[in-house]
Amino acid sequence: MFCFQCEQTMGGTGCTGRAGMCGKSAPAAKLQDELTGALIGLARTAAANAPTSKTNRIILEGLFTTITNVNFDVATIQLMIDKVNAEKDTISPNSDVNYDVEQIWNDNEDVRSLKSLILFGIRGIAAYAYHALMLDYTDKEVDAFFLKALTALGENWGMNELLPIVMETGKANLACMELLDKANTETYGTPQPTSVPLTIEKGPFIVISGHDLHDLKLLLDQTNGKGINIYTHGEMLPAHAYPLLKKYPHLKGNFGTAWQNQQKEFDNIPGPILFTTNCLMPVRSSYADRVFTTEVVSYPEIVHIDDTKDYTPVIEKALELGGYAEAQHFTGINGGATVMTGFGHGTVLAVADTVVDAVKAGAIRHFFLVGGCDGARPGRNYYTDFVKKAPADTVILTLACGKYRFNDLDLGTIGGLPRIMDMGQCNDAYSAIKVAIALAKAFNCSVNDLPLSLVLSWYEQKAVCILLTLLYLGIQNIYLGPTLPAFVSPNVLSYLVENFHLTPITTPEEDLKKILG
Ligand code: FS2
Ligand code: SF4
Repeated sequence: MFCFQCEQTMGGTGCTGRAGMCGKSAPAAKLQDELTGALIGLARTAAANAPTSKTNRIILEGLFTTITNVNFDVATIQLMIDKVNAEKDTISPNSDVNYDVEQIWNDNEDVRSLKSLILFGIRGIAAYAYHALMLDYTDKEVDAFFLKALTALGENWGMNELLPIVMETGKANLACMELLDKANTETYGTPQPTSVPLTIEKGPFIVISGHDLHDLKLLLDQTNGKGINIYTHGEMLPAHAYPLLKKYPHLKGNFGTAWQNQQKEFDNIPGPILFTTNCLMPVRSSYADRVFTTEVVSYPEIVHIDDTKDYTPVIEKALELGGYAEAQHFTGINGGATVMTGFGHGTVLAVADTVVDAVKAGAIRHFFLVGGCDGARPGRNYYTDFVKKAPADTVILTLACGKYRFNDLDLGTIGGLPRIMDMGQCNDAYSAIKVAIALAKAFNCSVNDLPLSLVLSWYEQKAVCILLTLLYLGIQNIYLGPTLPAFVSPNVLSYLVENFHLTPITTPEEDLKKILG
């Protein structure tokens, strides 16, 4: 096998051998490559015809399936390949246009690097487009871009042809995050600042993980009045802030911290866990009987909830396990009993005048966006230390699952606003972008001239498409860690450093000094 799409890749170069660091087996990795080759074939076929909504959905599912920590199951990956090939045959029978993805892995390192940025980027976008689709929101331009990008991956192109498509990947993701923001807020309302308990009350409960709010809504409806409490996990935490979700009294709080701690946190948990998306880790026997998957998430021998969305098996498991006998007062990593979320663009821009005044009066010296994925590498303490060491006249905006390292800290307030503001899931990077653009307008300067620095952590492919969006917007001086992607070749890296001043993180002290002068 060969796979180097995520931050924990073996030796910082690529997973090979019998399984990847994430637990994905060599046969699963090989089938994911075959699936990608089939998707290129489908895109080539569909581009020449008018693609239908069915074709578009299959492309989203296929790409989403290959994201890190989503699908570990050869049987369901094979079914996905069959689905892609069947769709291609319906459009154009007997067309032999599938592509061998190994050609990309074996290409010269710069072409491989650019094609990886495109491929991993569209995998991330596909996840966001999929969540929007679940709420019946689609975007023709985004759908068209998947075909364009997949087709480009199969072309014998060089740097000059591929580089513009890399930037276009960032543009397509911006449109897609905007679409998902619209889908989420029009369906569930504008997120409001909300304090979320980390205590698990006594009695039956279900933990729901991943990014899909639609699944949460359906689960809340199906458990209504059944004496079962619902707790979010990981990237589902920001759901508490949406008015139409928070109105359910049995949506009680949040269980656990970021994804990489799940094997420890789920050990013997007396309730089931439903995974709607990544990040699923190899399931340990102490809780394997209580893990459920849905959508494109799949793991061998784990019960899957299909598109009928009948959660009865999860509900029955919750009642059978019965929950804790007494309330469990869990805390965050730093000992906090609650965490805050809900500072999306709607909330922050509503107090834009206060923010602008605080900057003008010198009460706020600088904004940091400390956001992105979490992961298991030791170097990720950087982000906790960075937040702890940021001076008291600075504000920390955050998003995605990396925030669990510091979101239970009480860092006080500035001008009535908490110093740490959680903007939401990784896709809510859209909120951060909207706020940055609005502040730039208020100060009559460019985003790069704002007292704002982006200190980002990456792990999987959604972080790749978000980074490409920031580059597409011309945002400079991004600090990126904990390590740089293995798929960025030295030439591509120098291009990014020269044109965007992309900077690898060093130490919190040094980077803070550099930023604040
Ligand atoms: Fe964290 Fe994992 Fe959101 Fe990523 S829960 S690293 O999926 O996409 O962020
Ligand atoms: Fe390795 Fe990451 Fe690929 Fe898993 S997703 S096989 S850890 S590079």
